[in-house]
Amino acid sequence: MEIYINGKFYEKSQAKISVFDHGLLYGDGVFEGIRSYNRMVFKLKEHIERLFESAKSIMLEIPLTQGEIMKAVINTLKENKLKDGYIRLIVTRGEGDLGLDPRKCRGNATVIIITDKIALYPKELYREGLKIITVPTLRNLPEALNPQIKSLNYLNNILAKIEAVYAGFDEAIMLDSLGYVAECTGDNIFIVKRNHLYTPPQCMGTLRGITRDTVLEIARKDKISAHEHVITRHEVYISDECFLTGTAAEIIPVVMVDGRVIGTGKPGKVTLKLMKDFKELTKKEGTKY
Ligand code: PXG
Repeated sequence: MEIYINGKFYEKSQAKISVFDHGLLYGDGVFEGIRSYNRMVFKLKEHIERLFESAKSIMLEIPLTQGEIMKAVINTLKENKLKDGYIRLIVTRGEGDLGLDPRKCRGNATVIIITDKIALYPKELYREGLKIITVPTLRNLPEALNPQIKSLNYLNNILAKIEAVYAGFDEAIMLDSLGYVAECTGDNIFIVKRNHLYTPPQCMGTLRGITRDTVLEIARKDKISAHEHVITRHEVYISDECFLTGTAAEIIPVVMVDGRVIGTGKPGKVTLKLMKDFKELTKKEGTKY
């Protein structure tokens, strides 16, 4: 496995960065998780744009242009001869000293690209649906650390994941500080009620997921009316259908939330239609390599 670090490729065992890197010391950096299907990178431009927006927000200067980063992603996939891959693109503040001050890292930003085979969720989960719970850990307050910034500091999500796993579940719904549904630990959430699609708006402390945007785009094409709207737990419990979206999970149905059966207890027809259309889109759209 060849890993890209600042313009050079290293074998996995040789791919190393400094212990003084502020990405390690403070989670000071940004990242993206991207996927390629059949030698096409899905929504590459959108991911790179989000990476640059995250970086701008934390005043991290990426030492490459958007075009150069896209090329580096493609070259890393080619170098690893990956047809279907999962790409982890990371930009850290770089090497500094033991103080928080990012000025000490000036000019040292580290760009890392790891490409690997995608570890898919078991197929039966897509047929049968996930059972999930809400957890006590709230999603970060947008006023404190905006979830729009896809930073290397993922402890908020990891704490929620720990709570879900401890209770015997794979994924968790995280609420905002007012108790409204924000998102899951690594996925966005949607519900369907009377053929209308709902997902929380960004201002609820929800990452603007690229898969989420793609689902909204597909819904528009399919004439399914979609709304970015505040969602309560009650509305999730009484929904007809529920599903999660993310680059790794794609679209995955949810059939139970906090012990309440969702709809019929099986993946619903709107969910199945969106899953089918999403799959088709990944087959025909993307940056070729
Ligand atoms: N919300 C959060 C908090 C995320 O981290 C998504 C939603 C979905 O966004 P996209 O753009 O992928 O549709 C994410 C991204 C993992 C893992 O290992 C998942 C993400 C990031 C890093 C790791 O499950 N999801």
